[in-house]
Amino acid sequence: DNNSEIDTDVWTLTRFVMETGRQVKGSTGELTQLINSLLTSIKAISCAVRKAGLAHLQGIAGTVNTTGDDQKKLDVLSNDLVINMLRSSYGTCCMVSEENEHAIITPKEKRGKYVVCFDPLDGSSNIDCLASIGTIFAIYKRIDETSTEDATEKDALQPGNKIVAAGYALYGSATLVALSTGQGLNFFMLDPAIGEFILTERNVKIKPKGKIYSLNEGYTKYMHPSINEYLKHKKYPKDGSAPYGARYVGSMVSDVHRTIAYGGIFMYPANEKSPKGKLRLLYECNPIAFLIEQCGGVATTGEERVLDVVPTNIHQRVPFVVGSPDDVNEYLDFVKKHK
Ligand code: AMP
Ligand code: P6P
Repeated sequence: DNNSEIDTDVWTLTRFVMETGRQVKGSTGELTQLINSLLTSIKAISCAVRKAGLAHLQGIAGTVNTTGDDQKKLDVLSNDLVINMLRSSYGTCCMVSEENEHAIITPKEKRGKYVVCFDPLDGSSNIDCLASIGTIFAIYKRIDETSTEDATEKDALQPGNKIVAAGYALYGSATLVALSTGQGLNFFMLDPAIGEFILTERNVKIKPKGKIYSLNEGYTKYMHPSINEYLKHKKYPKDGSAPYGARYVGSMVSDVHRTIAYGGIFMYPANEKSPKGKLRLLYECNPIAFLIEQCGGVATTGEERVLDVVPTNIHQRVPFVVGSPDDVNEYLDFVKKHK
């Protein structure tokens, strides 16, 4: 079977991307270079994240880094890494980052045809307690590929159904990259010894139904009745089935990766305090929704498919419910009951 084939010939992510690129007639290698440049920033972020704890310790010891300036905040450092590696790939025309209020327009001499929306370090509020954090990205073609002008913010306001490639890095007990270029979802693990991501799971598929629900239950007082009724059904099932388990890290990449790996449902619904929820459409919800669909899952705002939402603002939020199809559809049944 093809698994044994892969075992005899270990694939790095760099090689995998070159291989898949070569299979597309007429591709110039621009997307391949862009993805591989992005990977360099992810390796550097992984190294910085793992050193951060030590830097923290060094902080206690009163030492600062060689240049004497304050240790750069990890999320600023991550943002600078992603922007610089993407820009120097000559593959971007415009970038949207969680850290930047406005779209970053690539100067003419470095311009390529891709738009990249990313959260350089999602969940960074968790770094001080050493919880897992991640990097999330989505890649689109600019709207008018033939344009010789600067891109504009409008090039980033495309629905997620236009995504060409998307992925996340999870800086957990190991560093993993989940990547899809539209032909299925693949997992790669970083081998720090050689600084390469190695293909560990090809064409990942999520379970049709899981046994775990994941949301911040601290806000249920402010959530729609459909959520509370759904949760009640998970905790006190009337059909004699076993109640679900609860898991919530509070770092989306971690919660989403567990949902893909074990099955189940992850929710960040709207609530009275945040009427559109908290998660951002362009660089949190769309990339994750794309990956969830690539592995056979469902990703909804509760009203519509996440990937069909037409953005109007680069930092807009949407309610977000993703996971195993049977679980998300069961939740949608509760939404319909309350229509
Ligand atoms: P490019 O000429 O590199 O910009 O690629 C043109 C198109 O071919 C991209 O927009 C993708 O749809 C596809 N493609 C290129 N490289 C890859 C790759 N490494 N993996 C999957 N699809 C690719
Ligand atoms: P809450 C992290 O700050 C983040 O943006 C996501 O990674 C995570 O899912 C969410 O916020 C957690 O938010 O309101 O539950 O603390």
